[in-house]
Amino acid sequence: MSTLAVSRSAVLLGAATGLLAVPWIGGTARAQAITLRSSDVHPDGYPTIEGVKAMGKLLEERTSGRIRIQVFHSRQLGDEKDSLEQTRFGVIDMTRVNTAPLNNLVPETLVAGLPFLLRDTEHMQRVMDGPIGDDIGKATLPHGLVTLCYYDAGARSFYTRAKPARTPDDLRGMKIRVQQSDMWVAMMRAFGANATPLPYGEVYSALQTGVVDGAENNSPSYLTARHFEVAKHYAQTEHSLTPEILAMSKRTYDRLARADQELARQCAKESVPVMRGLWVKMEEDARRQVEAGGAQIYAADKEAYAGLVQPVYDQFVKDAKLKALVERIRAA
Ligand code: GTR
Repeated sequence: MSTLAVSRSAVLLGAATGLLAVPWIGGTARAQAITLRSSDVHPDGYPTIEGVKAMGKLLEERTSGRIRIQVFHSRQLGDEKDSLEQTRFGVIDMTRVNTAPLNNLVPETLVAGLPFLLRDTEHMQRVMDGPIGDDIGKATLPHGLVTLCYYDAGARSFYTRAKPARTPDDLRGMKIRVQQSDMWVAMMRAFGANATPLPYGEVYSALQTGVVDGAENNSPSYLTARHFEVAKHYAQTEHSLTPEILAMSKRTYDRLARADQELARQCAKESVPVMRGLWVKMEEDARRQVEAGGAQIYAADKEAYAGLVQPVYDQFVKDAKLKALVERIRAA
């Protein structure tokens, strides 16, 4: 239970017993002291974790310690789909996830992951930091999630056990782990592969035991989840630049004072450049480290992959709302 929830029950208890209207924390009365619990699948030190910590530091400074964030890393609060559910229902206050596990619930989020739509990091940042990102973010609200900001996740590429997936011909028929999103399943089908949706925490052993032939991710995840140990061929297909999203439970958000809501948004926004600075460095380091660990990095035929993706757009970008978003992204 979050401290916010504890505080609330103290208030409710106080109201019920008529004894006390201010929560007692650590023996002293501190009105509305709040610790927000935030979830992440990555290990401590990963740029997304440090981003949320930076947000917490700013919040703490600007509220003289009244609002803090406690980041639970390494899936301590569950894999992304679970933590999203718990955040929607206010059991967890915040979660940092990829946009992919939101796709089935909030279709607007899938446009951010569409293959070869976001062209490069600069384009991705322009799109997600501006009105398009705002509109995608607003779409999470009816589902109990307040989108605070987006973080970088680089480009995702295929890594495989037996041989590199430099071309769609190499990839054909392989079983590839994807995130739990129907759009991602369709993307693999379009590339000629068979998708196996799995939570992040299960990918290492699926690769190790041969349940899947490969997976796809950015190089920092390839390194920190140690997937490079069990799937050594990394082909730079860069088929999607699907970004990360930091969301707060609407239930938590609604309990914050108006000024605190604004402050939380502002501090999240200011954490983005911190995260991005760390990300750039980590991408460089990751490449070196996986190669030192025995993985091989290959160039890939991106054009051949890009030529296969139309069925994904046909299936998922049907309604006018999503079509408009895709057009705006193309034009950005
Ligand atoms: C990482 C991303 C995680 C998660 C993971 C995955 O790049 O940061 O949020 O989406 O990929 O593939 O499950």
